[in-house]
Amino acid sequence: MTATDSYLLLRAFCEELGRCGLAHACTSPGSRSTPLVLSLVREPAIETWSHIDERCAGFFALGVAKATGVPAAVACTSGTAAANYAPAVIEADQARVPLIVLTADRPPELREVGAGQAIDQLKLYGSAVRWFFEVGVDRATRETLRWMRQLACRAYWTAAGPRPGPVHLNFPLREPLVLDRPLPPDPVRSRPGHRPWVSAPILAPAPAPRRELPARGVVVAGRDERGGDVGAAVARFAQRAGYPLFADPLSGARHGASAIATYDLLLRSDAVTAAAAPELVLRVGDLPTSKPLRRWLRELGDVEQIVLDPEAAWQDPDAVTGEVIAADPAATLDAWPPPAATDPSWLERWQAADASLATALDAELEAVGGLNEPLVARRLGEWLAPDTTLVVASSMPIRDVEQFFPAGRELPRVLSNRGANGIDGSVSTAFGVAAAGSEPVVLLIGDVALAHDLGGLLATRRLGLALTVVLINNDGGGIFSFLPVASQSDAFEGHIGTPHGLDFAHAAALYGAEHVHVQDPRSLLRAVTESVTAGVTTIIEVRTDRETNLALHRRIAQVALAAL
Ligand SMILES: Cc1ncc(C[n+]2csc(CCOP(=O)(O)OP(=O)(O)O)c2C)c(N)n1
Ligand SMILES: [Mg+2]
Repeated sequence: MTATDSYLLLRAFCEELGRCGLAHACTSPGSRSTPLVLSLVREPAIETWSHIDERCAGFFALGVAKATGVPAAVACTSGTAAANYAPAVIEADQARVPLIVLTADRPPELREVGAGQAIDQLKLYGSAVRWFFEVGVDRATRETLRWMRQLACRAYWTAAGPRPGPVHLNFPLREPLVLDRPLPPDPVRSRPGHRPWVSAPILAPAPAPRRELPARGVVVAGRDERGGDVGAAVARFAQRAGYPLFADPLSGARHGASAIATYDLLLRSDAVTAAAAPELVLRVGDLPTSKPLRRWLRELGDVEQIVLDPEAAWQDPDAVTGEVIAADPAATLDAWPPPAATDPSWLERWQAADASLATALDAELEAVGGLNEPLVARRLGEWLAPDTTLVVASSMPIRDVEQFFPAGRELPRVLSNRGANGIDGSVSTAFGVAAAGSEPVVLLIGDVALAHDLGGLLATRRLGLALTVVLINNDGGGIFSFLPVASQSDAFEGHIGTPHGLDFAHAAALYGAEHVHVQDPRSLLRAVTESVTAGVTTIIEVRTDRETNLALHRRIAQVALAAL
C-alpha cells in the first residue's frame, strides 16, 4: 500500500459519499488521518468543518445530520481521538440520527507492539453502531477501487436507514501519508449522471390498515426531529378525530385546535384524570419527557395504547403499549377515518381546562415580575419566528420548554439531544444545526451544560458560524433541587448541585463572542433580536436562583390545580 494507493481508494470513497448525498464532514487534526482528511477536503461535493476537539466534532456532525436528515461524516486520527466520538455516537444511536464515523488506525504491524497512539479501535463503539467495518490495507486495483465505491455507498445507506443511526469504518493507513506525485486518474469510471455506485433509497413503510376508532381517544406526540410531515399529519388527525393532542414541542405537532399545551400541568390533577379517562391512546414519536404524562399513561390500566413508529422502536419503559404499528405515521394517520360515533364534549372539556390553565399560568408568571426560568421558555416560544431553530439542552431547559411553551402553528423548530439525555455537546450540536442552513439558531442552555461544552464555542471564531445562546445561569444543576438528593446536605452542593461561580463573560471574550446580562423580558427580546439579526454569536445570560426556581415551579403547579 503506497500513498498513491491510499489516496486513490479514499478519493473514490469520498466521491461516492458525495454522490449518495452526504454534504458535510467534520475533520480533526492528526497525522495518521492525513489521507482521510485530505480526501474529504478535496471532494468538491462535501463541505468540511475543522474541529480541534473530536467530542465537539461528533456533536457538530450530529447537529448537521439532525437538521438535514441526511448522514454527516466525522474523520479523526487514531487513539483517544476516536474515543472522543463516543458520546455523539451513542446519542446518534438512541436518537436515530445518521452519522458516518471514519477513524484512522495503525496498520496491523503497528498494533499491540507499543507503537505510539495505537489503541484497540475495533468495534470501539460496541452495539451503538448499526455497522462496523475494518477496511484493511489494499493496493488500488480496479477490483479494490470498485469495492471502495460500494463500501462508501453501503456506509451511507446503512446510516440512512431504515432505522437511521451511526456506522463506523476503521481505516488502517500506512506511511507515507502524503503524496509525492500527482494522483493518477481512477481506472474505474464512476456512474454516469452523478449517480452513486449503489443506490439503496429507503422506502417509506406502508400505511397500516385502518380500524374503527372510539369516540374518546387521546393522541400523544413525542420527539420527531426528522423535519418531515409527521407533526402536521398528527395535528390534522387529532382535529379530525376530535381527540385532545398532547404534543411535546420536539414533535412538530403542537398546533391546531386539538393541541393541549398545558398537558404536563393538567395531568397532575386527579380531578381531571379521574373525570376524563380515554378509550384509546395513540402515540407517535418518542415518549415525551413529562413525568405527569408518563405517570398518567402508566396508570391508565386496561386502556388500549397503540404506538405508531416507522421503525417499530420499543419506546415503552412502563410496558403499557399493546400494539406497535410499523408504518409511515403521516400516511397512516391521513388515511385513518375519524370515529363513526363522536363525542364533541370530550375534546371541549380538555380545551376548556387547557384555556383556564394557560390564563392562570400567564397571570402567575406576570405577577412574579422580571425574568424566571419558565417565563424564558414561554416567551421564546412566542417570539421566535418559525424559520428559527431552537436547540434546547437537557435538564430544566427541555422540561421548561415542554411545560411552558405555547401551542401554535408559528412555533420555531425545536431540536434537543434526548436520545441519551446527555448535557454534553449541546453547544456543538447547535453550531452543527447552524452550519447546515442559513436560518437563525438559538440555543437554550443551563450553566453546567454550557460549562461542559464551552469548547464548542470555538466554532464561532474558527468556522465563522453564529449562534444565539440564551443561558439560564442558576450556578449549578437546578434540576437536582427537585430530587430527593437535595436533602443530603453533607454532599449535595459539593457533588450534585455543583455551583461553580463562573463568569461567562470571560468565555465569550476568549472565543470572540458577545456577552450580555438581561433581567427583564424586554431586554431579553431585544438581545435575542439583535443577536439573530446581526448574526453575531452572543451569550445572553439570565441569572436565576435554584431555590427560587424550585419554589416557583411548585407554586405554578398549585396555582394550576386551583385553576382547575
Ligand atoms: C454528560 C452528562 N453528565 C451528567 C448528566 C447528569 N445531569 C443531568 S442534569 C445535570 C445538571 C445540568 O445543569 P444545568 O445545565 O445548569 O441545567 P439546570 O439543571 O440548572 O437547569 C447533570 C449534571 C447528564 N445528563 N449528562
Ligand atoms: Mg444550572
